[in-house]
Amino acid sequence: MKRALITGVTGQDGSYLAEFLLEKGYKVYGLRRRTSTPNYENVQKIKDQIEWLSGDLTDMASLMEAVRVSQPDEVYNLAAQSYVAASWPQPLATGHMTAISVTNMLEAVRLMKPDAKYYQASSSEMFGKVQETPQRETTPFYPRSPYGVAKVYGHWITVNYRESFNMFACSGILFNHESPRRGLEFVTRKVTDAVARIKLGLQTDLKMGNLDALRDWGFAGDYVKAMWLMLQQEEPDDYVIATGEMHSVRELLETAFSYVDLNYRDYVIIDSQFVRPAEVDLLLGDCNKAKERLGWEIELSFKQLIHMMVDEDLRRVQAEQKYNEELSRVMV
Ligand code: NDP
Ligand code: GDR
Repeated sequence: MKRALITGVTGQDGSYLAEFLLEKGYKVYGLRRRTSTPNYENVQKIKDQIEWLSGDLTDMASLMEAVRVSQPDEVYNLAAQSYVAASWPQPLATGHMTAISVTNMLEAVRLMKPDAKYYQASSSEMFGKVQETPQRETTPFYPRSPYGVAKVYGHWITVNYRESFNMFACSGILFNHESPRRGLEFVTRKVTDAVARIKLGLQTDLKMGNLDALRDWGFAGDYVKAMWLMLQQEEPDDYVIATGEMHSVRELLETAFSYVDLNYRDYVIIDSQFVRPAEVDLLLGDCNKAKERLGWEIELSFKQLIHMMVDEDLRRVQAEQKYNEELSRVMV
């Protein structure tokens, strides 16, 4: 039985990856940090199948202990401060969690289980200001946020450990990927949640930032397969993972609202608090290397993805509404 250690297992990607590996027969160890209110929403279905280890990215001793206990064949380092907008008000915390912590994790692996295969969650945010379109593995980086800068560090330290210590370390440069498990502050989920609430009469408007930004949005469930495929190759390498299709935030609004017969123009208000100090105008990935070498393909299109997210938010919001109504009846 293969053993995998996942950091960030309670997040969007970690939960899909854990499900995928469990289905493949892996023993899955999940690192969870101490929080005052633990959140297992994404891993509800598989919570009892995960071997839980306590640790924090910023505490190298806890990472060493996690690697020592789990003795993993594969390590997936997905944990990070992952919200770009939060990286301006919290640049140092982002630097600790998203940059330096990668060295913590690599050191823990190097010292405790150097033959483990290692996956680093790198990001298309590293490309930042447009240098080349579409963006591929060789496109120069020009990050535009403290988050993007931190991810560039994480990417290069991974490459450096591969070259310095001959570790099997891969960096996946993943473009935006979404799902019903996406955090509510990210733009796709913010929109699909609002569509559900507006449709059900629980919300009247939606405050948004830059509607002109262009993103290459895919489905998280497809993307975690690419992470696994990278670690099944003979040689470690870095890969861009993307759909190769780009849409604006405005198109996202149009797709989500029109699905429930609403016009986004009747509800959307531009609010400067959601406009970033520096924007990444355009992200479009060229994932031919992953297609050719990993045999990786996407299964869900942009439209299917957004419709699925709206459906899921409608179901969830409706269930919450029903629960609240029943509760208020009981309380009377
Ligand atoms: P999420 O924000 O959904 O999940 C982040 C995870 O990291 C959570 O499990 C969180 O735990 C954990 N975490 C945060 N800080 C710490 C810490 N100090 N110690 C231990 N765990 C911590 O992110 P995603 O699943 O969307 O993304 C996964 C990774 O991929 C991230 O590194 C992200 O930056 C990167 N990425 C994501 C892309 C995307 O489009 N989704 C694209 C490219 C890269 P908790 O539940 O306690 O908060
Ligand atoms: P991003 O994702 O910054 O690309 O990072 P996000 O969904 O937050 O923003 C995408 C684009 O939408 C624009 N936008 C808004 N964004 C948010 N969140 N809220 C709004 O109201 C809003 N209005 C417009 C943004 O300006 C931006 O251009 C995600 C994260 O998952 C990172 O961790 C990951 O590395 C990258 O994707 C690839």
